Amino acid sequence: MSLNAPYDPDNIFAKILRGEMPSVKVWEDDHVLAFMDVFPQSEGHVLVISKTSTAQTLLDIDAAALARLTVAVQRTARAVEKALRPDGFQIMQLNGRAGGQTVFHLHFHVIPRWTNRQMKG
Ligand code: DGP
Repeated sequence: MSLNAPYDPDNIFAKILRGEMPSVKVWEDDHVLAFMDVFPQSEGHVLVISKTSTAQTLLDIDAAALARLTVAVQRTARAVEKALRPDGFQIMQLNGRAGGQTVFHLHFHVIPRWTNRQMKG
């Protein structure tokens, strides 16, 4: 998928947002959904997506929606930190197939990490 390809409304996260695919929701509001990654790189790996923006990548989203999304990423990281007490965490965000992106609805990964646990990702 090139960076400039049109948004595919049948991508998996769009289906999750429409309720056509199940997901384990962490929290949501009118603009943002946080849910568990089905292929977690560590315990507590959460994905955060916009409900209102159909941006595929970081290049496509408008500033207001990006601001809401990044605030939600911080909120999710705080919740993960409180619940699981990791030693650190990673925020990952991939763009385009060549950038490692596999689901073409913009998303941020929140991945807790522990000093003495093997890294999966
Ligand atoms: P990325 O490589 O950045 O596009 O990450 C996509 C992530 O989405 C990857 O970590 C696996 C996750 N994923 C793929 N399909 C599903 C699904 O059906 N449900 C959930 N919850 N996560 C999914």
